[in-house]
Amino acid sequence: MRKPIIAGNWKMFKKLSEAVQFVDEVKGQVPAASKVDAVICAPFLFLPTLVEATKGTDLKIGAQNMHFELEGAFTGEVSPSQLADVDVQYVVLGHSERREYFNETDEAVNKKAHAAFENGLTPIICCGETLEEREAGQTVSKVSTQVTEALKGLSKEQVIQSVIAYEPIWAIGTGKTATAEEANETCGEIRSAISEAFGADVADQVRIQYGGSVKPGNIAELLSMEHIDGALVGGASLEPASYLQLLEAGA
Ligand code: G2H
Repeated sequence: MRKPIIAGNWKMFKKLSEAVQFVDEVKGQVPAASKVDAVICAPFLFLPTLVEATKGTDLKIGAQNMHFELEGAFTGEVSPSQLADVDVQYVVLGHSERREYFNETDEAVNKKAHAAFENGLTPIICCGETLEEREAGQTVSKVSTQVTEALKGLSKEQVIQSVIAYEPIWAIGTGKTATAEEANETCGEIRSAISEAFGADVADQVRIQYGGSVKPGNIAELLSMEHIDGALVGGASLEPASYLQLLEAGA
């Protein structure tokens, strides 16, 4: 009942020409949007070109961040209305790399989530615990707080449309994946936190992705779990063949 969503997070990789080559290669082979939502979240600089290159296809384009203000004196930032203006559809919010290196807080993620909906963008809201927090038994409280703070004040309908990405920090780019059971357990806890805050009817419909060293070899098992509805994929989304395999697993 929850359609899988597979999103590539290219982070700060590729040149524009390589990005265009990638989408030209994959766009005709993307499984139907009725089966899986296929997204690529690319650097800002590539977005208008990639949106143009994928028009009329089932490949959708997202940003990896944005400011929450619509405009203003914020040197170096990009606004939600600017993303919407070039027909970007998704935006990743609160990725652990942004939380760690750019001081993105739960409060900022919440403002950005509101701004995303006000501008017709679908937020992919990230959460995840460090290894230290996991070992101290704080995983559930950490991710539940991140998610409920991020969603605070949104309508039920907006929460249903949001995508949550659970990415244990210790599994990001390290080659270490949480086991499917570990990932599913935490995604289930996130669903419970959403249920408590917004109701079971809402929680049942929200899509929760797993992220952290997802690759063609482990995605099927992850997606077979009850609470995992997709994946946010870094490294393995950079090559067309690998990205297409990930989409096929979701379709
Ligand atoms: C986690 C993930 C994508 P990777 O950051 O968001 O990256 O798949 O390379 O671990």
